[in-house]
Amino acid sequence: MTDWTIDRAVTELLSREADRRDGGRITDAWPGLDLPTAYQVQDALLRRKLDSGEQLVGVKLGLTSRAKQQRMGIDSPLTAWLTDAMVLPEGTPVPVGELIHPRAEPEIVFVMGERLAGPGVTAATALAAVSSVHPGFEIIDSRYTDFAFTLPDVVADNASSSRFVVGGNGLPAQGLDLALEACLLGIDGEITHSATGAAVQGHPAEALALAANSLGARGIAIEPGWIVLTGGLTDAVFVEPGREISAEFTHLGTLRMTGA
Ligand code: OOG
Ligand code: MG
Repeated sequence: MTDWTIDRAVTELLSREADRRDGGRITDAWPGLDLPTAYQVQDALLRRKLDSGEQLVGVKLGLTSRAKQQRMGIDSPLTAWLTDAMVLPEGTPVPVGELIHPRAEPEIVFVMGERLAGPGVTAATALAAVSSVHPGFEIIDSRYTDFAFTLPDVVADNASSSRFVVGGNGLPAQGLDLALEACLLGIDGEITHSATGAAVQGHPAEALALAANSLGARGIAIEPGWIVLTGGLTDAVFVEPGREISAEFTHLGTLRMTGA
């Protein structure tokens, strides 16, 4: 028996976010929290955000690269929701004081041109539905102490989502080899991490297909205009006041972001 419910978990996670505090894993208190229930928590958390006036703008993948899986100790990819309140316009400082312990990770971002509904979506069909490809940063800010969580914990916490930047004007997917698109991550001008798009499931379009198929299994489609973050290419780095983090991509361009 447990006195934990989906609603209680949502309230706990949202109050940690509002109060800028981390805390213990939900699964410590609610060991019965399995993956399907964790996605129900995630969906209920989204509904609360929408009820308070936020708009759904897309979906993110998490734990799609080995670098991220190894760091977090979880080897299965997941999806989570993006709302307009998470959008950080390019060039805007990261409001570190409004966050708990933000980390930044470089990502390849798709803006969708066509609807994509699994099952049966392949990387080729997925890529054909993309309207533009952008360089991006995700700022993750787990509501768990030290980013320590199990898969159901992190799914319930909307995959640590906090803010994201979608850079540039975007390029058409056709003509880009996204498996070979390289990214150099720098801190205060020094390169600390590097990867190519192949780090993400072999190709970012494979990650997009994975999102379409796993959402499809829950009866949800990826809609035209949605933003899709395909997952951190490298490990994430802490954002600190005054620290400049850069992501230099081969063709997508360079993004810079500073902690405020
Ligand atoms: C979970 C979110 C993972 C990614 O891109 O892999 C993620 C976390 O690392 O806290 O956003
Ligand atoms: Mg991410």
